[in-house]
Amino acid sequence: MQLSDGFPKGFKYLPGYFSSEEQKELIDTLRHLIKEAPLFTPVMPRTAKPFSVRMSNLGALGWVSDKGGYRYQPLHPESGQAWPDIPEVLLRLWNKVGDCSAAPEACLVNYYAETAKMGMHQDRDEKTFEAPVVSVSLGDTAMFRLGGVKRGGPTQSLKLNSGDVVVLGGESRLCYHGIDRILGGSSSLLKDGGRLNLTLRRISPF
Ligand code: MD3
Ligand code: FE
Repeated sequence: MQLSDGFPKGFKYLPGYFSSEEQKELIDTLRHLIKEAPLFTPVMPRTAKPFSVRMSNLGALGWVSDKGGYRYQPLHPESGQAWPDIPEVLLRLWNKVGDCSAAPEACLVNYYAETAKMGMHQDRDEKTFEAPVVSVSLGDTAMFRLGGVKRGGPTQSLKLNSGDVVVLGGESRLCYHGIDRILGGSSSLLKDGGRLNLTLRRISPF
């Protein structure tokens, strides 16, 4: 079944939140931060199958996946260095749209080449679900799929364009979701194409 409207409670879609000028500044900032904390290729627990999405993190904690499992950790898995700080512009975004009294502890940076995708999953590795996840899309448009809190129920699709912000709070926080595909060539923001997605997260209860 395909729903065309009606989002879960706590789901906020803010299309075009960042202007193209702001997007360029954000990409400039991220380019420097990704030099400090290079993108790595996570692998699935047990099978070690590589993700098609490459990742890095900002903040006190970063999400990683390797043969041992999924977890948040304070150090980059390859360099052994602490993750860079979350830039002010993203802390400001969280304060404006997150409706949360506690600061974010992690910003997962996902890079999708044109052929990358992310299967349907829930975000459940955090120790609190009280805080929302705040997502920023930059670069090529993604076909995003949002389901319900149970696997296999009805889903709806939404295009996430460069500059869009999505807030996943309340009942939407534990909804299944994934990225079906990237629309290659839809944006010229990233020199080599593809898409960056940033997700601001709170890990610890507050
Ligand atoms: C809905 N990222 O990093 S962002 C992820 O575009 C992830 O890279 C996707 O799923 C991406 O875990 C989707 C939008 C998003 C993020 C978290 C959610 C949607 C969500 C948590 C619950 C429900
Ligand atoms: Fe997710």
